[in-house]
Amino acid sequence: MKEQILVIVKPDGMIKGHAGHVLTRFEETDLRLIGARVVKVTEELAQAHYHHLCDKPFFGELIHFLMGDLHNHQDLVLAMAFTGDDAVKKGREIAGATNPELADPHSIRGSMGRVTTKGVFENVIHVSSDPVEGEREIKLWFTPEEIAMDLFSTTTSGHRKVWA
Ligand code: DAT
Ligand code: MG
Repeated sequence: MKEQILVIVKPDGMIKGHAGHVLTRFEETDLRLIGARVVKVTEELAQAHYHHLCDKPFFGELIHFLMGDLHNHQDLVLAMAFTGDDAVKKGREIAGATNPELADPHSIRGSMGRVTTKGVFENVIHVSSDPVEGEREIKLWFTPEEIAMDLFSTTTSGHRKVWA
């Protein structure tokens, strides 16, 4: 079953120069890259992305982290959309467990992530947790024109294509 996922190289991954390695790891699976952009993360975008965690005690730190506030204001991240069979399972295997200290040492999070003394999981990448989230997140981070295939239905607003 073809699925779509959003992958983000987070500020810790960007500042340490891991974007190329992350892309290589995903290219080595049979997932197809269908969109990529460097995005400046605003507070609104970070909060919308992680809206399901807004009640968690670490939510504030998580938003600051995604905005680059913990990494010399590195607020540019690399957002990528991939499609392919079992994309969620494959992508989350490459990523490793959420807590980098518990992640497989060969995974991206296990080999490159860390937990700060404040308890922030600097886990290098985001990967969508399921196909429904994959669709929601791709629509949040990309416009229809930025995705190189017809994935989800669209409509027009003025002269622009928007997600339906
Ligand atoms: P994942 O990113 O593996 O899908 P998630 O969606 O549950 O995990 O959480 C989103 C991010 O929030 C995660 O990448 C790091 C942070 N996070 C999750 N649980 C945490 C915890 N117990 N302490 C600190 N940060 C946490
Ligand atoms: Mg998640």
